[in-house]
Amino acid sequence: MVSITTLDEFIIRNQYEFPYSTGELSRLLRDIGFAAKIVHREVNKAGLVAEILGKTGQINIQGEEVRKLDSYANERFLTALEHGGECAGVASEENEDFIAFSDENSRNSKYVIAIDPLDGSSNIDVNVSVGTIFSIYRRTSKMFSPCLKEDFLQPGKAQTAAGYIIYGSSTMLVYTTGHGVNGFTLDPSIGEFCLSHPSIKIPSHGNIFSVNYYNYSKFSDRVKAYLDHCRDGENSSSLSLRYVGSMVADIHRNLLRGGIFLYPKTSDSPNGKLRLLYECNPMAFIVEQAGGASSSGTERTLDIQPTELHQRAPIYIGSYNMVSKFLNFLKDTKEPEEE
Ligand code: AHM
Ligand code: MG
Repeated sequence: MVSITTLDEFIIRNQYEFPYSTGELSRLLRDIGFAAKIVHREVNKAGLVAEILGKTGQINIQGEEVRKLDSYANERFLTALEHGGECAGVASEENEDFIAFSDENSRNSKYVIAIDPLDGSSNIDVNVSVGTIFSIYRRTSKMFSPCLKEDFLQPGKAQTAAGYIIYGSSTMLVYTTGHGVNGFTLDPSIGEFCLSHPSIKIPSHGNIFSVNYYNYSKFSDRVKAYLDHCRDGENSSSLSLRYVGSMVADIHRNLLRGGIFLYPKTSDSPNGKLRLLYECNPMAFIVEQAGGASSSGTERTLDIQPTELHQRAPIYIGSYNMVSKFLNFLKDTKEPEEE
């Protein structure tokens, strides 16, 4: 009989990675896995149950229309994290301010979470993959009291753990605690995430570049030069453009196959679109742990000191050699990237 390792078993077995572990992080990861199964259930019946498709009519802090499933996923994760009592608070893409949980267990927790509960949700109504992205930090404020904003405003290199769930042709949870990256596929027949992709390594070079080409005219000359090189330069015939428009799906594919994902600044969005705390940083931690690289074009993503919860940052992330080549393009062309 084939032996199966479930997410819960794996987490417990690897608790030794943390010498003074109290099991709190393990339980927190299990709470996230539990909420992910509930969101998976709803995402999977989105085509059948008309009331869960479409928009709520509200606009979130990002100025974007909130979809019903955005709101549902946000509630599910917040509820699971609050009831689990293993984290002191959450900063979510869907909430203007962070939420400090008030019950005693939560206040006593040493962790806080930044989360995008349903990333790429504009794709949901047309049955395209979406995801959840999360980042876990040790709080810097003192325990036994409500967490503070400063707990969330730590550079990505301070992350304790990060992960994503992709609701795709199958549902997968991929995470790192700083000791490599492991992927688990949900087996719906037993309701468990099972280890399917141990020790994921991103190929150092791939043949995929992922960018919203529609924005080309708004990119800096240096980014345009790189994209022109991808399209017409030496070896361009071996490259393919693949862009889903769901960051989780685009990065998951590139993580397994090799490639680079770019979301540059544009003339009308000087910091790009993607959010540092709950999109760029967790993905950068995972990709670096898999052997890849991530940069804002001027510094390593994980070194950026955040100043706001919903701060945006340009991101160039993926296979190590492809990101290095891109960064060389930024250096080599004449016009400075930061002007
Ligand atoms: P969201 O968090 O509102 O869903 O937006 C984030 C998404 C990412 O998943 C994706 O990479 C990007 O937006 C796509 O943006 P664009 O449509 O500008 O290419
Ligand atoms: Mg998002």
